[in-house]
Amino acid sequence: MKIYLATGNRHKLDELAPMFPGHQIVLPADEGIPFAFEENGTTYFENCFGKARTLFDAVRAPVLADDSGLSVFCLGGAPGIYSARYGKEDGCQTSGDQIDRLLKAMERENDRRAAFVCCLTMIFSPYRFVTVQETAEGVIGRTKSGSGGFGYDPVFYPTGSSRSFAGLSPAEKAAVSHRGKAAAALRRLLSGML
Ligand code: ITT
Repeated sequence: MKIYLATGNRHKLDELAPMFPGHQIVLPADEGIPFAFEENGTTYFENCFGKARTLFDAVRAPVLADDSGLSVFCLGGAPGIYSARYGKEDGCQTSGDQIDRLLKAMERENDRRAAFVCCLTMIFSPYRFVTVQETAEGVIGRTKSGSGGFGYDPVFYPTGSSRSFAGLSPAEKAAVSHRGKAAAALRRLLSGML
């Protein structure tokens, strides 16, 4: 099945495409389809559903959306749904800048617990959709390590691992990540629906 992925973030395509073998996942941008959604929701689900619905209305074909982020316990769940925008008002331009800002904000904190969250919504037709949301628990390290992945991966150490998400291979990350777990749940639902 051809599935349009409601995102402008190519890293999400790189991670999600192998998680749905047998399906063709495409970015609207790669087919010249304009897609933009202003994330004004207060939850992962609201933003995820908004992205999916907006693209579905444009393509009228199966659509998948991913809204995700990193929630840090000692920061009251921040940056959370604002992970992509974290620190932009203070001049952070790259994910490296955002990580530096996060490490600074947590400088004196010993409670380093955090969770990545991933909401996935798939819309099949105007009145048929499914949503799942999953987490990956871990801690925020004090320095960056690893060169894989994207975003906050270099400072996120999944529970029990001495390697950060950025130090894992794509398959290793997929096996334990918020996105990998959400995709597995969605695959189980799809197998009973398609
Ligand atoms: P779209 O809205 O276009 O999908 P986005 O990157 O803005 O792209 P989100 O609003 O869902 O997407 O924000 C997700 C942010 O959370 C992402 O930009 C990263 O900073 C962070 N994030 C999510 N999943 C991650 C992962 O697996 N590894 C590292 N950082 C991740």
